[in-house]
Amino acid sequence: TTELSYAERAKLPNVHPLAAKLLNIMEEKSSNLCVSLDLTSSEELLQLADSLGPLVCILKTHVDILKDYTAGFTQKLQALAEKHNFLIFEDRKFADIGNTVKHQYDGGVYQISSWSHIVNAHVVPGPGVVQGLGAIGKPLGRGCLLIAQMSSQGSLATGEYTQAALKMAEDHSDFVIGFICGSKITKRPEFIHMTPGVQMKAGGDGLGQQYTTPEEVLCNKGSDVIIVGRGILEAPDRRTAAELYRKCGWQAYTKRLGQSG
Ligand code: UP6
Repeated sequence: TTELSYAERAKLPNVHPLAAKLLNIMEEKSSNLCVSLDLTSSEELLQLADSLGPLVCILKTHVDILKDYTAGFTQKLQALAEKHNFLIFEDRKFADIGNTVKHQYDGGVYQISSWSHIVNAHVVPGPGVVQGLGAIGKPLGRGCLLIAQMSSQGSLATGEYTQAALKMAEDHSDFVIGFICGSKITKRPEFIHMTPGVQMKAGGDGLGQQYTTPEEVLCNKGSDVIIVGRGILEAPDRRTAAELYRKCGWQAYTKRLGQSG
């Protein structure tokens, strides 16, 4: 079977509009790189977003680790997302009953739904978590990723749990656009697979994180997007490192397409 390109998948009749937008960005920018800017200074994050913006399809945040968050930060980040044509993904990992996650998504200090195109959720609460988030996110055209697997050592998100995440996604495909996972979990091409725990060298961080290479993730495991944090943040030149991940990621993807033909 011939595998569909990102651009072809964007045109599928049942693809979520936000997934289509992402797939088109990936094709246009030749990038399947999501950079994870796990920084504690807003200014540093914004400067790096401006510098790496042209190289990435998604910029992932953990807004609650910023020591100096203001509403102005998210306004500036949105402007940079427009300028460089990337999506914002707040890695909030919602994991509560529907009514609570609704408030956590929409309200509080961060008002995540107002600025983040993509959020994610654990499936441990059952479908209510997706329904609660969807009540806020669907009218805004937002999308959600379900955490089907985790990169950390000893993760309990395996086997039947992963299959349950897939089922939940299929049941809520008007809001769920894909998965956080280590490898492709469904052949349905409208879902996007995103994989964290990526560095140029396999290994770990001493706190349970486990790393796989871009080539392995995209070519052999069949995922669509690599999520890279410290592989870029701890490099001597962050822009050069990001460009290397972009290039490696794109080469691995084109190799996979070639193999499928
Ligand atoms: N992340 C993982 N593994 C998961 C889910 N999410 O590492 O299963 C997130 C982390 C971090 C990023 O919260 O923001 O992806 C990985 O960062 P790193 O590349 O610096 O390890």
